[in-house]
Amino acid sequence: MACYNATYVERLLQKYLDDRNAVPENWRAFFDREAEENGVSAAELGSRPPSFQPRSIFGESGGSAGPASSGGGTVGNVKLQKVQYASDQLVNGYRTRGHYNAKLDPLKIKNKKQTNLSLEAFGLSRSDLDQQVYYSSGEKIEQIILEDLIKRLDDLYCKHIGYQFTHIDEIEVQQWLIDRIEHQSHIKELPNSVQRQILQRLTEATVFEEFVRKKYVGAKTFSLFGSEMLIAMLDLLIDRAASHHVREVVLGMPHRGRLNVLTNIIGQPARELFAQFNDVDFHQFIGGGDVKYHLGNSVDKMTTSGNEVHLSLCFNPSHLEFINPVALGRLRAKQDRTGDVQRRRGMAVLIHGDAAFIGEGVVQETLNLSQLEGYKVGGTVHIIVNNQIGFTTSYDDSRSTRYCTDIARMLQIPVFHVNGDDPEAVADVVSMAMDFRETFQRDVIIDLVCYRRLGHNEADEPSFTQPMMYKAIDKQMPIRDSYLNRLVEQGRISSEEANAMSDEYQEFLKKEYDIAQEMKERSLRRPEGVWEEFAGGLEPTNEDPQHDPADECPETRIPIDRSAEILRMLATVPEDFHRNRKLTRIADQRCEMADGHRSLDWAAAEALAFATLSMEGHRIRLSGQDSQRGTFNQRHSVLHDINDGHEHSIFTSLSQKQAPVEIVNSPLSEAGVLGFDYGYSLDYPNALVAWEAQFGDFSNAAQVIIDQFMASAEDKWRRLSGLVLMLPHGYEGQGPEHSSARLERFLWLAAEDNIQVAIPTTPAQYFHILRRQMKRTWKKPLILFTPKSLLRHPAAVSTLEELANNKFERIIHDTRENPEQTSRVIMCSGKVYYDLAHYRDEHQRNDVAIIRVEQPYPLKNHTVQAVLDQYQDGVPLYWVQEEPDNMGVWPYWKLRYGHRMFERFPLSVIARETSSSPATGSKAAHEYEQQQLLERAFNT
Ligand SMILES: Cc1ncc(C[n+]2csc(CCOP(=O)(O)OP(=O)(O)O)c2C)c(N)n1
Ligand SMILES: [Mg+2]
Repeated sequence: MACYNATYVERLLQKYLDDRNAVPENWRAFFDREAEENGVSAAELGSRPPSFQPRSIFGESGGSAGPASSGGGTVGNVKLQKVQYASDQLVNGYRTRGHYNAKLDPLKIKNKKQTNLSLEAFGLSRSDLDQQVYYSSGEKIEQIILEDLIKRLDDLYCKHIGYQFTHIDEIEVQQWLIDRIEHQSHIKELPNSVQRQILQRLTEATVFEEFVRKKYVGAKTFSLFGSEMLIAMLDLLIDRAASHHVREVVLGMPHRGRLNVLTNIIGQPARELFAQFNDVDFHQFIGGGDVKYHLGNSVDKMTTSGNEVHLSLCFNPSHLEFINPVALGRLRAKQDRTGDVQRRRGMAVLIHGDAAFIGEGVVQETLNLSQLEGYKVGGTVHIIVNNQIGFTTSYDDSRSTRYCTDIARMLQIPVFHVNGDDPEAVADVVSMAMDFRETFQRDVIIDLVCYRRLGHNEADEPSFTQPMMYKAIDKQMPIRDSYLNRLVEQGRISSEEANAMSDEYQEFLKKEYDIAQEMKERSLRRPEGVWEEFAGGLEPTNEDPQHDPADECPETRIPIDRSAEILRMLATVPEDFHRNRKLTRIADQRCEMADGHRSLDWAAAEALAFATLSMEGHRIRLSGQDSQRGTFNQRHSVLHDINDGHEHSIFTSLSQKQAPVEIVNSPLSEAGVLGFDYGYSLDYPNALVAWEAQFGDFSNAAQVIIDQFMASAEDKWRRLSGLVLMLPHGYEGQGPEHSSARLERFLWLAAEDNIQVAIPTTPAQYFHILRRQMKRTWKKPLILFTPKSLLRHPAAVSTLEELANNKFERIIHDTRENPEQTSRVIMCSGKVYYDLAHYRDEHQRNDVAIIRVEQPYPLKNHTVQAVLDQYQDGVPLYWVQEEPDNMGVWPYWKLRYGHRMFERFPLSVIARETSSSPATGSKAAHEYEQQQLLERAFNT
């Protein structure tokens, strides 16, 4: 038992005292014996001072050493107890700090600070080495000579694997790991078949890199030279996953080694890659497409276990680490689509660079998703391809931590550091990591310590900045060679066999290369099957000038009695549910809406859109900060029982066949969560997937996801997403940061019908656009500017008739005035409409027309022309907006229409003055500005 640290034993004892049967049998027997030998009852065992002393548990077997503090026992016993105690500390030292001394760096150049695990450090001396001590690892207790124990610990903890796990608080998890490390590792020799498999994969990885480098001199490939073990490792990992009945693996990875992974793991035909190098049919990529080391692909792969696994390597932008949440969202969607509620069928593998993993904040955001009910995927395997450098920067300059993995210690998961030049140590780590994930459904981290043989890219000269490192790298034998030597020495393979392996693969690549030379065009990568299944084909652009899919307006109406019935259902809670009184009032109001005695507000319209879509088979997933209640206290989709706090979703029990409605309170993260939901939307096109910002401003914390994925994924990778972004927007005197969702930014991103930008001004419009998003086959992200004060504005209401008879209108024209007498036409978007309409009523300005642009993009000219048709040529047209004139819709509008619209109307703007910040912080200043705006709009 000796080698457990005192805290651990104390905890076990505590458990034993609470319930004898709660501890493993051998420990139970041990404590029983202790109590008996000390002549105390089991309960008294725990009360002895000062804590659970080593002397009591570490006394000689069968002996009856009394408590050290009471001075009992013989002199010999006391010495033994001391040795035992020290040995216990020593074991603990190895477990907690052994990784400091592990030989992790293949280059052996940087002498990182080591930890003192000498005998003296634990109060031992050489004369103690022949003492027998108790050593306990997990379930097993044994007696062992101290010297042998130290040798064993050295072998386990200080060789080529560094284990970090003592930050994990849960004793069971630690115990599992100790058991696994101290009993199951390094004991078994790898079967020859696995050794050959590793050598085969190392050969392929190496020959591939050499081949590409030779054929495409100077091309940027971000080679894997120095980290070839990644390929062999992924292969082992996928095999292990398959044996755990994983059927779906989603991989996210950066540039480094991607071409190698695509070819040797994903199995993309090498000829396709070579055709990309040849860049034969560049015409189809003018203004579009992406570099080859960003592309993804997917494949069904047969593993050695005989189980088939579907592998998807995600498309990836340059922006390091931002693929992480996207990959997880994709996997989560796949799990949800297949009803994998246990989250065991699918697995995510995220590959990282060492500099990026510790440096980029989105890593932390993603790690924080790992155990959350609304985001978890059953455990992600993280592999850090730790080449000990980031571009030209040494790691001493890129982190304040010892390890690049230290950020991951925020989770209750182990970190395995492994010398990437020892394939068998890597294999050992892979199986342990995979088994850990399978057992605990948590993330796991593998830090593959390796090096980068070439520069950051192939044209880069690394010795400018890392001369010493690169001297060492030049002398380093490639891993394929060193492993081959090892296997030959052990008589596990002959050089001839190994040469044949290499020749065969070389020959294969050569053939592929020759075929690529003949190829007239490279095949356009098709999006994965899911889109064909759900979205009716991939071609997003319009081929037929008569039919513009952007104009497609599907049926979104719901009959009045149906809406009324659903409103009543939404207002009903189970009989035994105790609802907050104020929420009962909201429910009563919904019933009044159903009866036609009250107008429909935003929250009710949204709830109706969600409910009807769900009843029509569309899953709903809305995630965002405080989304269940709603930032503005408007949604109340999940209610909390006032007596016991249990939850009730208002969307349950709508119908037997309804699809799930998940409204998720997200963690306080934008990039991570939006990335996740974007990924989810890719793989669940039949679901309405929405992400909501707390206030629209905060979406810029997720700008990379918006720019690199939402806006451009279709152009770069032909990936389609129907994700909805809900961004509360509007000038209400709440200051610079709670006013603008930066409409202008989205309009600058808009081109080629890539996104939709809409600002509905009525609950009915909101209802129809949400339903339209699901009901048409045209899949584009929808950027929805949502209201704040309009949520309760008495004029911003709708009727059930509007849900039953209307559709979403891109422009709402003015039906009130007489076009002949119109002296000016105002065009506007969003909430300012209500201020303008109110002013017009108040001042009886029937000479002014107000047109609402509800969807600034895409908006075809014929739609705009149609509403302006009725006005006489030359009538002045004003774009009126709350935003400063360098923001909002105006910069886009001006670019599009200049100073005259359709050669008929002079066009100018009425807006706040150009400003570097979106809004004033003074409520009074805001009101003054708003009044000025209105007066200018009406020329008063
Ligand atoms: C968000 C982001 N910032 C900066 C870069 C530019 N950049 C490309 S690779 C690289 C170094 C990455 O180092 P590491 O993560 O260790 O990966 P390695 O290239 O060493 O495999 C940098 C800074 C980037 N691609 N993405
Ligand atoms: Mg690196």
